Amino acid sequence: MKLFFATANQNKVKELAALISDYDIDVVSAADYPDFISPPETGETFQENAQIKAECACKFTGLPSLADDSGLVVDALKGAPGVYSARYAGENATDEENNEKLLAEMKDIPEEDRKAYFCSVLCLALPKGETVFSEGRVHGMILKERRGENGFGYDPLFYVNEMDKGMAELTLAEKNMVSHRGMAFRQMRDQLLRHFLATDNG
Ligand code: ITT
Repeated sequence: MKLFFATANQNKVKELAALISDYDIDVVSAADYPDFISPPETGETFQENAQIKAECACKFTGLPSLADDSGLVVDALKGAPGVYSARYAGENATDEENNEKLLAEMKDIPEEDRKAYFCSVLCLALPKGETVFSEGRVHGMILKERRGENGFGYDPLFYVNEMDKGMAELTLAEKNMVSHRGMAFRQMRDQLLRHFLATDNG
């Protein structure tokens, strides 16, 4: 039984692989399909982009395919960077460049107005054409300087209310317990398992 993780982001692969490791599901990723090219993310919402990625991957591999579209939503920036999180500082921007831009945009924003959340929408596309969606959010604040060494993306600048720590100060297991992606995965889990119990897709 195989599930394709439709993401080119190795950090997402790591987090999802840990979340799914308790279940009897074989995961394959982009490394197993070197000819697979991610489609352009032309949607205006996390949901649209997750669906574009999952359906394209499912068509290519013939396998049930799970895609994540995610990002950081900052109140004071009217929801930016949102669906443009990966390319906030420009096409092919590094995490470092995106974080620098975020710090610059938030330079004059006072403590009480630095609220933000991470959002993850997962889409599972099944070979028969069905799609299943789930969404998770984690609330916090944008820090004034980087904290912690773990995680990826905007983690060093995100303070997690629930943990009273920076996201990049959490271990992978702790992050999965509270993160947007962990929450979206747990919401999807039962439907995912139902599909894998019901089908032997080789
Ligand atoms: P795929 O589309 O191949 O999955 P991607 O990194 O381009 O990889 P997205 O388009 O969903 O994925 O962009 C997500 C961006 O949002 C990501 O590059 C980070 O900048 C940010 N992000 C999402 N989840 C995050 C997390 O858990 N921690 C920190 N930043 C995150």
